Amino acid sequence: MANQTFLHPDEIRTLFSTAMSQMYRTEVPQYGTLMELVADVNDTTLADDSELRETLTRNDELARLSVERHGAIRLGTAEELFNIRRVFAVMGMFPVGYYDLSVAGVPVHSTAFRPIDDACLRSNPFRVFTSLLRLELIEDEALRSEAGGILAARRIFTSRALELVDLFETKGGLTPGEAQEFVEEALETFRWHSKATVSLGTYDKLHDAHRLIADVVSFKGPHINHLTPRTLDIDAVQAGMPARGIVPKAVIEGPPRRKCAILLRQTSFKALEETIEFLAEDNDGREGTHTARFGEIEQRGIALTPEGRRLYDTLLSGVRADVRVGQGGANAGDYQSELAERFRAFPDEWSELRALGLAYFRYSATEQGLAARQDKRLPASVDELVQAGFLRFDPIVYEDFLPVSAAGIFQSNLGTDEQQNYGERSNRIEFEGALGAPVQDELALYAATEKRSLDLALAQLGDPHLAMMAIA
Ligand code: OOG
Ligand code: NI
Repeated sequence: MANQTFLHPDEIRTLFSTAMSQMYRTEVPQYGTLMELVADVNDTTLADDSELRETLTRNDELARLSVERHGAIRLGTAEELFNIRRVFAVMGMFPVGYYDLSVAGVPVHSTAFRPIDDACLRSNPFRVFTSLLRLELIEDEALRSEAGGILAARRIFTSRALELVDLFETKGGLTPGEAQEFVEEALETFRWHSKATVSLGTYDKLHDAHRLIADVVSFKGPHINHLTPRTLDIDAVQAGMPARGIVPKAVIEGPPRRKCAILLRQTSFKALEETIEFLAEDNDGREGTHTARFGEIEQRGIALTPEGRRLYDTLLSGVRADVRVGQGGANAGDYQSELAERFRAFPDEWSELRALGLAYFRYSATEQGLAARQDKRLPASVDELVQAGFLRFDPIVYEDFLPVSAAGIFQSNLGTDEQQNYGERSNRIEFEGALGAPVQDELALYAATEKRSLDLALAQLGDPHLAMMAIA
């Protein structure tokens, strides 16, 4: 039997995210400008902050920084979601987390496809925020069934892409040649189409129901709507955008600027208005415009425990209840100062975050600890080991998204900076039914990563008693 070697999914993911980035750079030139700005800011930040450089190097985050990005797509049907899960699996990306965006008046629910294992994240943490349109939230019955009919008729994957997915599933991998072909075929799904599949009249009706519905229903496929590089200083990028001809949204989403970065801070620039050729129907084949594609940047901080997340959510919703950012960014200044003020209640020292159990850390044995092990001078508890300088702890980076922030990004690209808060209408069971698999719990993943690092460090420090304690 021929000895076939498969290309590792990590490599397929990198091929794909590189190809996608190249495609988006040609489609949306401002994305290229933003990439340059982010690279400049990251270089300056690293040059000025040797401690940050050391931490990032120790945790293998420096190498991944230049390839790190996320994108987003919006799908129309359960079948599309089912098949996109199979496509992403070829690239080692799996659904993590459930996000209900209907709370913010956006008729979608979402997950993020991303790598899960430590080594895969280190190699390339490419993520795609993937939303499914909730047609049931369209109130007009006739429009709902028209939209459903249009979506049912489209095919967003090339038949060759699906054949290669089948091949991957039956053989357990793809050869380098097949992988290359797969990347080219899969890319077709994410491409921009300047020709709509509907007439301008239909587009307008969909648009009136919700701009997002028009974006999903009127096109041949789920064009990638943004690609987001990771910056080490989002305030510097936000401030630097206008000088490069980019207009950012009014406020940075997420927590305020802090010494110890937590979770995720994001900002975006406004969607482009693009010319669209609509379908000729009763001679109304006219040109019009559509805004869908934008640019975004993010700064990632430490992953929070359920307790830390509760504190974050409480502080954030307090600010949002009291200071509403209005249309066009009114009140943005008040919002930002109030945010900074309230988040003083969130501890801003790594040691405190650890001691209070608010965040997840990666433990490692220090040189000093390994030396002490030889002399059998090791203390008995994790806290004592930390105190003695035998055990080091570094932040575990948050790899996921935030529903309130995501809603703000959606909103700003629907043409308004106005913040909205709605009641919950979540339907995770239905989402997972369409997906054909459960989504993984992101908090459980961070907890497991922390525990693995601690077990390993304790084993290295060579105390079986401590290793047992860590497992218990
Ligand atoms: C996705 C918006 C959410 C993020 O970074 O939170 C998102 C979309 O507009 O389709 O990408
Ligand atoms: Ni995004």
